[in-house]
Amino acid sequence: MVTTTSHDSNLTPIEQAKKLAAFACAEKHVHNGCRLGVGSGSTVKYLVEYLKNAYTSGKLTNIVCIPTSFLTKQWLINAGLPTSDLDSYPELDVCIDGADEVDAQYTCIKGGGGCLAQEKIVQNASKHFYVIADHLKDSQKLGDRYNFIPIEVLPFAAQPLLRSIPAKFGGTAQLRDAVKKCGPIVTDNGNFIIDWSFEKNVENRNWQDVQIKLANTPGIVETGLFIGVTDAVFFAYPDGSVKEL
Ligand code: ABF
Repeated sequence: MVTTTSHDSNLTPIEQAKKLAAFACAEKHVHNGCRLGVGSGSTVKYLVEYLKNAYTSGKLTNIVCIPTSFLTKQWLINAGLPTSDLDSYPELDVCIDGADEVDAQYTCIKGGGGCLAQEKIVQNASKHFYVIADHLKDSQKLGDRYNFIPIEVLPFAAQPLLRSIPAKFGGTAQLRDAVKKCGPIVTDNGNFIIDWSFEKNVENRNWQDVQIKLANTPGIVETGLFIGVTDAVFFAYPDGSVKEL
């Protein structure tokens, strides 16, 4: 399905594309009474804008939003949207989130923003999961456009994992530093992020097999690999078109 909506001239082409993807997805999949998981990242910021407009205008009623990060929670509260948590709403109808890269099988790399563990938990609690992204995330194969897979790890295990992940899976691994180089970033859960730069030219790599082995590795909390869970992807382009896959 391709939709085109009016151009938002005060946005860059990429921001326009992110907004288009978010609006197209929400228009189609967020309805009255929806228990909605809300992802993290700059594309999701436009989802919050859509929800705010629809909720304050009365077009959307009786919804509740479950954030996937502290930052998203603030966005939702500042937008005046009904916000809660998985303790109160352990089963959700829809989760909408961004991604860093999506391949032809809808396998996603997520976690560029460091919220991958909460994102996967909220996705897993939802009946349906939709990804919203600009066209730069649209790849045939993981690694075509994105360089690494974020892995959330317990701080206690970080140094051994920095060695064992490349040794076992190839590539290189590095601890994600805080912007001001004041040490590693700490996630909302108090953990570290290891960015695993995987080897690109591995023929027929079985990502499900990689995911299982990583998940079974002591000290690894969660990976940014989302495999077999995406119901549809909304890619938007600077020309104003949106492709739903
Ligand atoms: C979150 O936002 C992360 O899982 C993903 O890495 C990131 C995408 O950010 P953006 O929408 O800003 O490109 O969904």
